[in-house]
Amino acid sequence: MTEHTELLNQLRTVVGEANVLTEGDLGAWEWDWRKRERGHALAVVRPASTEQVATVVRACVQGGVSMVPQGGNTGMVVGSTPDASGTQVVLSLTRMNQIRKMDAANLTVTVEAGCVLQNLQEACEKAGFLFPLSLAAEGSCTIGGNLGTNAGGTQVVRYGNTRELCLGLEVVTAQGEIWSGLTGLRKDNTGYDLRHLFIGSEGTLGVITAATMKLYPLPASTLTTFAAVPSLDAAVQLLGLAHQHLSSGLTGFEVMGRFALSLVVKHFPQQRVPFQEIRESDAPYCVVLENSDHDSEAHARAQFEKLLESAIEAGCVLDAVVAENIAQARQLWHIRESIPLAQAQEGLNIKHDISIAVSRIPQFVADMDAALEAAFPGVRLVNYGHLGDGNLHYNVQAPSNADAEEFLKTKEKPINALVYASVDQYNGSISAEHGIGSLKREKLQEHKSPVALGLMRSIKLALDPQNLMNPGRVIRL
Ligand code: FAD
Ligand code: 2HG
Ligand code: ZN
Repeated sequence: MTEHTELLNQLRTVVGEANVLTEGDLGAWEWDWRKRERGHALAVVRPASTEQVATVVRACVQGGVSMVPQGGNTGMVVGSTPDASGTQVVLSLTRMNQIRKMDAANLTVTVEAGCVLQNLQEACEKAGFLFPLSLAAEGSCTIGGNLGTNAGGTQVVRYGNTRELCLGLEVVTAQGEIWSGLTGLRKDNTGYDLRHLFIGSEGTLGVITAATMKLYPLPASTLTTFAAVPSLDAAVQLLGLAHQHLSSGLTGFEVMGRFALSLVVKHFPQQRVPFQEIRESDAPYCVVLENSDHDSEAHARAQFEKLLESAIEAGCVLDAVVAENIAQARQLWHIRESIPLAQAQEGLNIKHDISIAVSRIPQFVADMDAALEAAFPGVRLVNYGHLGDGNLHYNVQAPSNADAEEFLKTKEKPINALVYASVDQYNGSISAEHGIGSLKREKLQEHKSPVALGLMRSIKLALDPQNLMNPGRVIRL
């Protein structure tokens, strides 16, 4: 009998023996996606209903055992895996994967937290609607995890982050009570808007069990272009023209440095990356740009042509390919979405998901590239991201002849210090997308004001006074 035997037996009665995992290889729940750390869970518990989640939480609270909510475990900041103590319960939501209700007139869908994003997108499309949240991890990340991290992705320029897509939540509190806020209302000023506390809280305040999300009409046509641009300044100029020409039709604007693209060429040679023949010095960046049109394909193409004409005239596009059909559009997007996977294949790396005013990004990158190359000769900069939102993945790969693990051990701190100091100077954010988790918790202390940190601590302690919900993540108490 271990000190937790009684709790584990209790949990088995709640969710069934098969859904309390304690033995065998628990790596899928214990390793983070980036393979930065492996934790050790007391158990992985897989409830199938909100009531079961609530009962599990109450049992854990009674036993003084802390919990780590987990969805698809695709998070980037070591926030969804247990610590090394072997005393935490991983609360996996993946069995709660039902779409509860599609309300066509209200343009909403109510869905359980463990539903895989791609399944939700496909179900909405089948019903004739667009659920616009889109990211490369959509085949395995869950809507609960998207809400937990306030995920961004590639459609933010038009539809906003996950927060903007959410109208209501159902949450199991840190005490095991159920708060049902699935009203689907677009206007409601009855006091504090609780949903916004839980969105982006990374499992530290409670467990999201379901959500009511916004739907949009499906566009009549979606066109994608892949363009080679002569500089990052030119990419920003192209973004301005795209806003002007396409207005709300602009649904995606991503930038990719040529080194980032070369990793896709290297690790996924079956993909055909355009413009390999153009010298990097002539076109150091490429852009993926998407236009969604509610009129017709002909209208979308005509708009695109005008945009590209003025862009070429202004000298901000060197060359461009426009996808002829949906399959080609998917291929072009696939190139962009393969960069994180290609980077992972290249080896352990340092990630930065920073945001800065779009207008200042070229200067930031020029300054930072020079500073890093001077301080860490041979360092490889994997620079890409959601330029339309001012959100850059300013990632750093070890020099090609270096031991990546050793590089991370010795250089991650000084590199982060340089990058984040510059982000501060530019009034930017050290995390625009992936959140804080464990990896950036100490950095948050340095980059957020004492007043903001104090308010965050007060919220955490008010909602989770025993500090049992994903303790040690986001905020240091
Ligand atoms: P998990 O990784 O399981 O959890 C993430 C956090 O949310 C943890 O802190 C966890 O405790 C908490 N959490 C999970 N479920 C719940 C719940 N039900 N209630 C409360 N808290 C919960 N992110 C972006 O923002 N934009 C991108 O473009 C993007 N692209 C990616 C591409 C790749 C290839 C990969 C691997 C990741 C990418 N990510 C991106 C990061 C990641 O996919 C997102 O953060 C995603 O939202 C996490 O969802 P998940 O279900 O995997 O959550
Ligand atoms: C993306 O935009 C994701 O592809 C992942 O946010 C970014 O791997 C990264 O650094
Ligand atoms: Zn991203």
